[in-house]
Amino acid sequence: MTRPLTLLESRKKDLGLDLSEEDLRRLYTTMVRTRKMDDKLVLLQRQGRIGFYLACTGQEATHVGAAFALEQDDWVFAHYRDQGIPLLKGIEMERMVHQCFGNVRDNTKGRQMPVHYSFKEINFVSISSPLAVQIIQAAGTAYAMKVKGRKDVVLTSFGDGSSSEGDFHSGMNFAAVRKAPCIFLLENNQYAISVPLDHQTASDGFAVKAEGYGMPGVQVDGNDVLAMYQAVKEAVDRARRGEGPTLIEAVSFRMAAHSTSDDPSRYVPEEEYAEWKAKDPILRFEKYLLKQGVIDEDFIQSTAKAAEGEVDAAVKAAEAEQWHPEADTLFDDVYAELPPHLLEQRERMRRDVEENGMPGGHH
Ligand SMILES: Cc1ncc(C[n+]2csc(CCOP(=O)(O)OP(=O)(O)O)c2C)c(N)n1
Repeated sequence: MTRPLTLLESRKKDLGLDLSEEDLRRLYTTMVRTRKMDDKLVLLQRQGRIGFYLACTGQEATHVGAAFALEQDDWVFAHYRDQGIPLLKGIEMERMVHQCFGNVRDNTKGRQMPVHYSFKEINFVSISSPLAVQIIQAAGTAYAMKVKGRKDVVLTSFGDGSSSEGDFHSGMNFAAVRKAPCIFLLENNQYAISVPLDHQTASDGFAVKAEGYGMPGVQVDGNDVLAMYQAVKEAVDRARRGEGPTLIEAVSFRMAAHSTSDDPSRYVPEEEYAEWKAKDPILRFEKYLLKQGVIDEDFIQSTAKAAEGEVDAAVKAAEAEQWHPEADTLFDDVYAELPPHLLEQRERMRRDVEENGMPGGHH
């Protein structure tokens, strides 16, 4: 296997990237905010304050670096392990926490699982629970952008396990044939729940699969935020020039459990975890920025403190809200005018709520 693209420990002082010092600090800060939010929400789940959570710990550089290469209007069809993308694109953390609580201020009205965000204003399309369906949605949207003559590109991300789904083949093939402006970001975090890579694919990594579809495939150090930015920026520029899709394989590691319903100590060897912990993407970038004089110890401390304060305030705001959206909201958002059978069901539900305190008949 060729070595994945890495920049952070390169000896070159000037990496030739079009990023200002402010950009570099923003990348760092977003990664720290993402980590702090994850840590807190896992704890909340353990305390029974939210029902479920999926942390992206260890993979912050992969998606934050990738998203930084996008314009604000570009489309994102993300994996469920990409919390840093909405944060980077300016979504308030508080809104993400409301979603995890499924409270009245959750913009998905408690209808989605926690972490399955959806933010229309940044073209961040709802995360799906069935694996890989975002890949075909993204390929179709990218083709639509091309047909409409728009300059927007589409980024879709998914795990190594998701590449075993038929939708991976359909989406990659369709986008390549139609030269759709789509960036396929495969987040290789070594495991699909407990299934390791050698049970997932017999090929030498995932980037090589691009060749069979007729698109470039690049393998990148997913724990190197600058390498991620550079690789995705090249793919975005290529897509915007009308030259079609690219597959980017980010090599990283899931430092968290798969979800709060999982115990990775049962299948991840301790040495493997330790090896990757030493390559923690936030610490690596921090070291680089310190060396470059872009940040100092004070900045590191104040960033951590501010992120913790932001998470605490968001949780406090979420817990102060009424927990469940009103039952009536079940009937919103599909029809402009409710058809008769739904009007009847709503009446019946209202009666149930009045008589029994909850919808769903007689308990
Ligand atoms: C079609 C489908 N099959 C199975 C599942 C159950 N499932 C949820 S997550 C997961 C593992 C996914 O692994 P990967 O794509 O590598 O992403 P990761 O969780 O490692 O980020 C599985 C099998 C599902 N959600 N959808």
